[in-house]
Amino acid sequence: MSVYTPEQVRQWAAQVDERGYATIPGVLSEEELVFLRGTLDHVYAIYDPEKDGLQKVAGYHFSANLVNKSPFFETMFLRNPVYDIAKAILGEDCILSSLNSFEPLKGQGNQNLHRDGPPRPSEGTVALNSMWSVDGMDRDNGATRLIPGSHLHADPPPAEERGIIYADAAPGSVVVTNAHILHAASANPSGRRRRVMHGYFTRRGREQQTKQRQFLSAEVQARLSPLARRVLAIDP
Ligand SMILES: O=C(O)CCC(=O)C(=O)O
Repeated sequence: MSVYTPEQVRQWAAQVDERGYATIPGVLSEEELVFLRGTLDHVYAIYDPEKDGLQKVAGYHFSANLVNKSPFFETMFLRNPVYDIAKAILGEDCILSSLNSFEPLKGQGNQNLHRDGPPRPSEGTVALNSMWSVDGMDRDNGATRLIPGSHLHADPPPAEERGIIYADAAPGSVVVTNAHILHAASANPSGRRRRVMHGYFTRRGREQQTKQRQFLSAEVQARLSPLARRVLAIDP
């Protein structure tokens, strides 16, 4: 696994603040990617919206509530430099709102440009997304597209998409986005696999997309580390 310096964390956090996204290479190892490919396919197959809290969307493989699905996910969201960047922008006591996985299927998956939540309020960025690339993503298999800098204004999505970039992400890399940026999943024309995990962080005190205290089993909650409990806001 790669080692990152505080200066790199500072630079990536500045990119997320200024242009709205940063791409971090080498966060997941080859061995972990092999594990994740098998695990996510299993997780997609057994997904239960009643137990896991969110409805499935047509055109995608999907799972919410990943922290409940394998011990690997109980620590993944604490991995640096992703968690360090979240703390730098959202505060030392930031929390994980949700950990989901999402894959556009062949010829499907195009979303409209949107923000994850409202435009950025005057208090500054209140949420970040981190997209953990398992297979690699590019324009040909439905990479996330986004408009750099659009987290700095509150304009609605343009009727004609202009100024778009596609977030190319090699397997094992993580794209951290400012959640107020205009972005969307794109159609997957090739059908090449595009499994991504979304670790969504927010400021403490804001509502979680997955209320971890409600959706994590008693068994999982009992073995979480004190840090994981804090970041998952398990204790009142
Ligand atoms: O996976 C992606 O490319 C982005 C997904 C997204 O923006 C969403 O589901 O709201």
